Amino acid sequence: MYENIKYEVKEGIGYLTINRPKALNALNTEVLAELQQALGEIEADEAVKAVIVTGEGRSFVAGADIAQMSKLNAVEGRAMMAAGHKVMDTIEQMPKPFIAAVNGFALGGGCELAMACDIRIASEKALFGQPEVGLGIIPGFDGTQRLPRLVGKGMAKYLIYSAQNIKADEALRIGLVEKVVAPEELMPEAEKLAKTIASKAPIAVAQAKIAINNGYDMDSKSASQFEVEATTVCFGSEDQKEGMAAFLEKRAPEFKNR
Ligand code: CO8
Repeated sequence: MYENIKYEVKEGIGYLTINRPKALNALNTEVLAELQQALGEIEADEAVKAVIVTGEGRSFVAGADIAQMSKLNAVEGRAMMAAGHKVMDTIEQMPKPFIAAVNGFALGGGCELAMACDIRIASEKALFGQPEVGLGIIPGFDGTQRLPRLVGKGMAKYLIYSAQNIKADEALRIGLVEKVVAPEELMPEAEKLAKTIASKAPIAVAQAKIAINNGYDMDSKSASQFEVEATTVCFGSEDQKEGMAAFLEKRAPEFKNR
């Protein structure tokens, strides 16, 4: 069904793999369209409790497709950017957790894709960077916005202005990734985390994502109020009754996403 990505669901976990290894999984308009379609599937499928995003072969995503971009005029460039923004925003706004399992190059649009996910786990072999200014553009899939929010303005400027790539350990040090593991541990580690999250109350996880992502850019008073409303949604769920009853009855909870 898909030509440039792979999407499968196993035991409540969605596996979204960029599958264009000959071009190191570079994002062209076809890949972006397929990603958007798969995200629609994920959103509509209640069985999917968490999603792992990764790349086939030795790269996560080596950026937007330079061969394709080289031919674009301003109008076409804007359209491709809109498609990229839509993918990244859909991931960020969907009330399901996304884990980037960064197996190799996460450059340009690849770093931006990883940043749109909720949590990043990197292989020791991963390489991060925003090389755009070396190509005559700037990060155009929201890297100028998400990178400073993750690592601070100064470090974001250091990386974006210099177009310097950094290894996984440095990405960990600056807060661009949450964990670094040996290459063979990457998928098991991402799966372990996805399954842990999937075992929790889905409405609570969703409300946590909504509260963090929306509250982050609000003034603190509005953000606090937003948290109250999001928690109130949880109190209205069956899963809140189940979670607390299970604790009091000293048994494992059975969440129903209701
Ligand atoms: N786009 C298109 N093709 C690519 C890309 C890419 N981003 N990256 C690698 N490839 C292709 C290569 O052209 C090569 O193809 P071929 O075999 O046909 O020659 C194949 O993948 C393998 O690559 P290399 O031979 O270069 O492999 P190396 O191991 O020697 O090097 C690197 C790997 C270091 C990752 C190198 O390929 C590289 O530097 N790639 C480009 C990285 C980059 O600059 N990425 C940022 C792109 S800009 C961007 O992402 C902007 C996003 C937002 C703006 C959107 C506006 C519309």
